[in-house]
Amino acid sequence: MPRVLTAIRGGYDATVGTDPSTPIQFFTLPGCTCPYAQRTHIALLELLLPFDMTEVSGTPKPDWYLKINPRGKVPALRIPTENNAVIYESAICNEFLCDYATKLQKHHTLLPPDPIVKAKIRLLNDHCDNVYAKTQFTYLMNKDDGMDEELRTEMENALIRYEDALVESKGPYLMGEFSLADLHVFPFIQRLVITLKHWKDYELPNHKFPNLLAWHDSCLERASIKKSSMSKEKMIKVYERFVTADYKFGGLNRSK
Ligand SMILES: N[C@@H](CCC(=O)N[C@@H](CS)C(=O)NCC(=O)O)C(=O)O
Repeated sequence: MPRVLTAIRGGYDATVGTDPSTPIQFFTLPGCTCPYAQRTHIALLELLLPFDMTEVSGTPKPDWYLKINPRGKVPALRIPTENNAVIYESAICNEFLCDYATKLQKHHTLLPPDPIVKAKIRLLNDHCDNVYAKTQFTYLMNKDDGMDEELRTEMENALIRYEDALVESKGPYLMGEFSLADLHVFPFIQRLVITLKHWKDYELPNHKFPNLLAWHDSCLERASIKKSSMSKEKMIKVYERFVTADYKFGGLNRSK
């Protein structure tokens, strides 16, 4: 069980914990609210790497945290056994963790060595960040009922990529075995299922997405997903604030 070092506003002094035996330090938002940090949380748990979790709060982020991630975002990692190297951006953190686990001779399937499989994972992850996620938040935040159908269709068109990948892999996961492709997109699909049901009374249609729905259920069974997830009630509470305020989600919501 990782220790949560602090949830206090302002966090702790980032110069502590330089002992080389200190576990990996994982910086996240309080309460498992960030989908990007959730990706890295899942990767740490799947790879069975010992880590401590530091919850960073406040906007803008405190100075000690900006020394760790100058972009002021979570997730970030600090690796005491590697001269306190600091890594940020979820996709880069997760690839690093896979390489680090391999270096420690831990067997894992998150990033298989085959170059084609690796490229396929990276393409799916690029699709999530540059195509799909925006469509979901734009639909969720849309207040013009006349636009809902068009925005929903745009989102479903983006999701077909995952349905097709699951047909190709024959499941249960996007590459067959659970990989970086699954943990990259899962936090967003989890938010889709809960928030769109709540605010738009929308459910992924089974006739279009049978494999994606089965995949979602398989993911929910994993211990790493359970440990890194907010409850449905908490997610609705967190998003209530954003939906009401028409928050931009770091550019993810393109609603006018
Ligand atoms: N591209 C980044 C996005 C990370 C991100 O946007 N994290 C949000 C929380 S969900 C954040 O830290 N926002 C803090 C802020 O903008 O002040 C990644 O993949 O790690």
